[in-house]
Amino acid sequence: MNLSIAMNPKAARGCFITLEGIEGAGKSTHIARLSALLSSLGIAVVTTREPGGSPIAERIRALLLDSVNTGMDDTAELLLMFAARAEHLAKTIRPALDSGAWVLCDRFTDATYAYQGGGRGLNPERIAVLETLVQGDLRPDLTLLFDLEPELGLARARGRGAADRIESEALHFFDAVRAVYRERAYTSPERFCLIDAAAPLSVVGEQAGRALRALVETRLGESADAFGAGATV
Ligand code: Z5A
Repeated sequence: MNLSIAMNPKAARGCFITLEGIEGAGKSTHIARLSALLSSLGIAVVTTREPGGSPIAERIRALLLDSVNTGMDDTAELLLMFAARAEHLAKTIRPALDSGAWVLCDRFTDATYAYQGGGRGLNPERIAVLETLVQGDLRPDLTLLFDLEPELGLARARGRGAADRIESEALHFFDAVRAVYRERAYTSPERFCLIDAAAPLSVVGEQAGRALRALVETRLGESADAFGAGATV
């Protein structure tokens, strides 16, 4: 297959891949490896994150995560997440996809359903209204859900230092977050790949890499191995 044809901006929109899971699940660790895998296959890739991913969205992120902002109203938090997302989509995600690049995004709207819906208890129907308003019909092509017990994830994340505003929530908050993530994966199996994030790093990397290769094969019409046999994650 001629990849220069597949990646021609006029020929194909890029794929949109999101990584989700509670803190310490390994998203940041694996996004770098998955990006390297796509690059090794000759695919242009943009890695980004939420909240954030564009200059204004990063400023909103700082507001959202600053532990000084205790007592933020839940609806204000929800709207700030979507305000950041609107900027991120306009400045980073849509331009990249339109150019034919593949986008790897550390968290997206499933995180809103999980944290603001599950954790804060906001009505998912209201989240769905904002999702449509901000995204139109754009949804991820593939979502890798790094799933593990919150006790283990938080122990990993907190090993790094002071917790931010959301990381400081109690364990039951993260149990609710995880439950919503898992429910979403079970109800949309065609989009989600559930990954056992409690496994050793190399095993988690293999699971994520396999899911990504399957998408590459589907999108580009032949085995990724045919043009990237040496690539590993
Ligand atoms: N948020 C929200 O509420 N609503 C929304 O709509 C969105 C976000 C989009 C962003 O935090 C916060 O915003 C997040 C949700 C909320 N809040 N919380 N809490 P962030 O971007 O700063 O942090 P994060 O996304 O939670 O990332 P994280 O804590 O860094 O987790 P991670 O990226 O999944 O983990 P990691 O950094 O790759 O790994 C953590 C450590 O564990 C590291 O030392 C690794 O080497 C180690 N690790 C990872 N995997 C393994 C395995 N398999 N074995 C052993 N050790 C491992």
